Amino acid sequence: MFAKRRGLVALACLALIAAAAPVAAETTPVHSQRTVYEVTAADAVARTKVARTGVDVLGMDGDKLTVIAEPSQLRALRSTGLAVKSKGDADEQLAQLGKAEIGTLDFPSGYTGYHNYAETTAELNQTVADHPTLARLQTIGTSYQGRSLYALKISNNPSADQAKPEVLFTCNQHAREHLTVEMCLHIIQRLTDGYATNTAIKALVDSREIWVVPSVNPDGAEYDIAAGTLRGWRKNRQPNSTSTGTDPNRNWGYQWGCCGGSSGTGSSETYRGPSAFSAPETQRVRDFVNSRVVGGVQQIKAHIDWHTYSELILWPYGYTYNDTATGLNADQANAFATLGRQMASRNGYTPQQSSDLYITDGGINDWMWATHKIWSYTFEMYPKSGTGLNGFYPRDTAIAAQVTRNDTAVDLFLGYADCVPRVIGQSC
Ligand code: NO5
Ligand code: ZN
Repeated sequence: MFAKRRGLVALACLALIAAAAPVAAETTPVHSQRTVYEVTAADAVARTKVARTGVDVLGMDGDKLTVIAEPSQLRALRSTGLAVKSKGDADEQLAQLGKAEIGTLDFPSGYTGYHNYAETTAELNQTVADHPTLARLQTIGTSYQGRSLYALKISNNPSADQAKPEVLFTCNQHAREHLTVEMCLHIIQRLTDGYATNTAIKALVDSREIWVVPSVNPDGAEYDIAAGTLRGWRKNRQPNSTSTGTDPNRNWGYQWGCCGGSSGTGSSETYRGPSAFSAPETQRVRDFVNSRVVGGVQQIKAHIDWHTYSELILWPYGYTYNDTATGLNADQANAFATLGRQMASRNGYTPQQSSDLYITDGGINDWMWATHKIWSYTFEMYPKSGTGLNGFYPRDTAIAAQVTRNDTAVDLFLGYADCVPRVIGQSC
């Protein structure tokens, strides 16, 4: 049951208040001038060079990277020696995507099918009300601004800790990647609504304990829509010494800040924070995952972290170009790649090691694998390419097809989750 309810009366009142007293601080642009560029970067070394200039890398398609640069970053971008082509003003593009009433804290028209935080909370509660024997809702702590971070557990006896392999899905580390919230909600909906009638779903749910965290970064996601326009915000909303926001996916504690795959500058879109797990949101998910070590054994065996966009399936490590490294041997790399490719053949994404895109350090997959030996993937969802920030904002009419597209890949993943090495003929 995923019907959406809206407080139209409340919204109308808010709009009136907003008309009388505009919320200046929330509508002031946070970036001086953002321009979209297409950069020709044919390999991971070239793409890493681009990422290291500090520009905001939005997506990759073939040998083209779409990035946003501020005027002060243009010199560095050009000094890479790569072909750089302007694609127009980023904020003008955003403004064209639509506008809701100022101060409505909601998506503009064309996007209202997306769930904002209140709607996500309502859906999670509704799921538990509809399926009390299949779903249990838990709070794993709060965000920087105090929003609950939810983990919904799906199993055939959700209030008991059974001796079954556990699986984790996380969504929305990056604020503007709203389609990922829909992906997590769709996984929840399909596994719970489908249990009674679909024998394949029943078999998966009966043999696993499945955790879904629909929004790791609710503060950022709400901020992204709070002005009634879409802002293209990526990070969380925690102040830092010069600016606002830590990139959650550079804040994880394995090889944090090691390798030029993140930034130490507070205003950067890939700011790693002052220390590993400085962001409350990554801390809370870390503590939750650590809490699943029972009797010395990590119960969570496999994990997908959902992002947008570029239609990729990525696996560790992100911090090094090497296929094998400390804690990741050739068999394990082979298992990661084999399952990654099999899932990609089901959803049409491109499978590759994370660092084949560009080097990242402090990413979630590296920590999950290195610390807990959790088979941890990143899925970069639709679209394959964008002409700027609009890649993060497909109309809500695209949601159904793009989440459903991943069903068979998710089923394959759940099927192997008890023992991923089985995919290369090994036992666990
Ligand atoms: C991700 C992946 C490379 C893990 C990241 O565009 S994204 O920010 N969603 N890409 O850089 O953290
Ligand atoms: Zn992302």
